[in-house]
Amino acid sequence: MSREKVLLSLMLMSVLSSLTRHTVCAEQLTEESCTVQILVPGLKGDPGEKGEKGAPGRPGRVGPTGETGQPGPKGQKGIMGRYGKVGPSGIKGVKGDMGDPGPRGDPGAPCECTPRRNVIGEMDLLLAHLSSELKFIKNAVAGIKETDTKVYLLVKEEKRHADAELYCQARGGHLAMPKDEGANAALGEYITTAGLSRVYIGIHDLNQEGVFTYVDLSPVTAFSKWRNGEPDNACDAEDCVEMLASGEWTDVACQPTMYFICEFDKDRI
Ligand SMILES: [Ca+2]
Ligand SMILES: [Ca+2]
Repeated sequence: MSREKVLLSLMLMSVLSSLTRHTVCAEQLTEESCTVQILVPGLKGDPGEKGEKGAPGRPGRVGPTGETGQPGPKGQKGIMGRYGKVGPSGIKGVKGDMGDPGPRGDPGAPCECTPRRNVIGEMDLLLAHLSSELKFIKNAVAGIKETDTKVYLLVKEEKRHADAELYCQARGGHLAMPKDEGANAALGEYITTAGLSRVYIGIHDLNQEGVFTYVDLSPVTAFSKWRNGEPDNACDAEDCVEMLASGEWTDVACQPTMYFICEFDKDRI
């Protein structure tokens, strides 16, 4: 029972007690003139219905600090932090001991010396050949004589007239064919400079006695440089022509061998 209900019950009992005493007083006064009615408390009523749940109370006071708990399990390792600054250089350390020698390496590829030796050998042979050729040229050719249109080579190899012409043809030329005074003078100087007295030149009368032509078969008509008394076809056996150091011509036999001069056109070289 709530406190309000208790107070209400006490007040009701007080009122009833007062009424009882008044009634007694009135009974005593009136005696038989009025009916006496005695009031007594009724039976206890049935308990009321359960009230609705009240509003939540105010928060209580803060309790005392509890005891320190046990340490928890160790956490996982964190990520790596940033690199720190480079520290100062340390003191130079002591030189270490010499290490053991490493294992022996694999054998290398076979030397390709044999082909190279062959090449070197061939080069040596070529060089020897060139040296021989150079010596030959020095001996065989007394320098070069040239004009505006021709190049002359005095060949110091003794050959018959026909062989000399073949020699010159093999090199793209002919025996020298002086067709004017300038060319003839150049050849004469060439012979003189070489210290020679006579050489074969490219003139003959092999095709018709007494009718001289150049080896290219062009006629000797516009220019000639015969020595006095030449050509005389001595012994009826002179069909080839030589040039003297003076530049003069004489008819001579074709079979004797002597030096000769080749000529080459400059525009064909
Ligand atoms: Ca003749
Ligand atoms: Ca003669």
